[in-house]
Amino acid sequence: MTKADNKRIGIIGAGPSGLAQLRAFEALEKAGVETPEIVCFEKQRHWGGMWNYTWRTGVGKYGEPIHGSMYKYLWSNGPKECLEFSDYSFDEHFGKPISSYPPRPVLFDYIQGRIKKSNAKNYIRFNTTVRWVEYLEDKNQFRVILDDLKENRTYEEIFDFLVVASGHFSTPNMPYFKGIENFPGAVMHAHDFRGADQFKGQDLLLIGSSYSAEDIGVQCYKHGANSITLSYRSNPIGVDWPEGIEELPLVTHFEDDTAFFKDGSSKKFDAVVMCTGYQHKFPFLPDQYRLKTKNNLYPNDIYKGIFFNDLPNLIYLGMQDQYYTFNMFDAQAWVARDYMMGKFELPPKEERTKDINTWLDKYAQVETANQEVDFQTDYIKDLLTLSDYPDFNTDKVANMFKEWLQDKEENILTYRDKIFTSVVTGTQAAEHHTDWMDELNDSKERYLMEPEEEELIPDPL
Ligand code: FAD
Ligand code: NA7
Repeated sequence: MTKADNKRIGIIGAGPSGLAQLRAFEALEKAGVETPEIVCFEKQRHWGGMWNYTWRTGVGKYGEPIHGSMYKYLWSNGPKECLEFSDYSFDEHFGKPISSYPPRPVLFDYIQGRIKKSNAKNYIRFNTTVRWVEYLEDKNQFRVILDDLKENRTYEEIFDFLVVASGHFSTPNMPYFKGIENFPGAVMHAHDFRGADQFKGQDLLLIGSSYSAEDIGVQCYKHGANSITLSYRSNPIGVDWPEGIEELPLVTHFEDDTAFFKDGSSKKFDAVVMCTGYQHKFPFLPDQYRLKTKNNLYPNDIYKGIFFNDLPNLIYLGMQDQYYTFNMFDAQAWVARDYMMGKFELPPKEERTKDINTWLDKYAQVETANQEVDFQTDYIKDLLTLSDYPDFNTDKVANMFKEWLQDKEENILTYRDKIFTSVVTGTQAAEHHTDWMDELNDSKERYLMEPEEEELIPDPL
């Protein structure tokens, strides 16, 4: 396929997944291959998706639902060595070893570093929301309705392939608990949490027992909340919590500021944060083309975790629950690129369905977190056989994930002080100049200071 074929590719979202797609095409261009016309639509004014922090909640400047769920003082919740781009190392970006668990601004900087070296910006239309998509069956094309938010103008464009890279940690899953309507304090979803400051000295209830509950709980503990109570539906996180954090079974109901729990206990709270996960939501897609799934490691209906089985020119990136993140989006984007370039054809639908079912059967056998890591590692290995994305040692990465799980279990407050070795460069991470529990400042400037500059570092206390 060449530009002369007039093929057009539309990408929805300029987060890590959408940027991975742009980078994949750029790698071809650099190798002298002619690529199709690409337009990436991003409803925010800047790239980076979740990593582009916003103080806003609710709706944005132009009345669009706020995408961002990230918050202040967020530090990587897994080792950076497990997400490193295999074509752009941390060494290349920072020019020196850094620690294994950098804060959000540092990872954002890393994501931007790779993309700034390209001409990707030319392909992105910022402040543009994809409002609706129609599949034109007779032409095998997509009609995409767009809103230019700044100009308040609606227009349409036609594409041959459509890449959905709109993320799935943005639309809250917000359950109801009897009596919560009379709770006098703040009630919010993790999506609207913007940092621990407002909860200093408070007794905080977090409902949920996954990443958000764990991370927001530990952050609020670190930044001075009086007490943290985590309430689980299925399983507790189950680590050895420090005094001040406890886990209780699910809330049954509220009476004013008191929550009652399944084990018969009750407690007064100042605020409630629902850490109850997110919905895969594609309001711009017609019913039959929407990916309908819970947050899991192998959503149904997408072949190789990418191609919508009923309409493979509709491509989804990053829709899985995530141990692997940036490198998984890359591996997917490279495969998607080669399909769009006509480098390979997909097998017939029956074979694709069989392949999906084989993965689903395998996933049904998975019981432990370590097995989840192995499952996603096998998925990545499969992807890596399908394109020329630079290979990386997935077995070593899997081992790092398992160590990380173990470290968290051993001490949820200190696991971020551990260091790992890059599978891309072989570089061992540096120790951060300050223990994570004592580090209240997450700025890039402070993070990148050398230990000997310690006296220049403002005392966080
Ligand atoms: P997103 O980053 O969500 O980007 C999607 C983009 O699509 C956004 O820019 C959005 O504005 C745009 N978009 C959506 N709809 C439209 C539309 N209709 N029109 C135009 N544009 C649209 N991962 C890690 O590796 N480490 C971590 O420590 C980590 N912490 C996390 C903490 C939180 C609170 C959350 C929510 C996620 C965290 N993640 C973490 C996972 C994170 O989601 C991924 O790292 C990554 O951001 C996913 O990239 P994405 O491009 O698929 O989606
Ligand atoms: P997850 O990982 O999807 O977890 C959602 C959690 O919410 C999980 O513990 C669920 O419990 C719980 N949940 C969902 N519905 C309810 C109801 N109705 N009542 C009680 N508890 C409920 O989402 P997270 O926000 O933690 O993490 C998402 C990403 O953000 C992640 O990738 C991180 O990197 C950051 P269950 O176990 O299903 O019973």
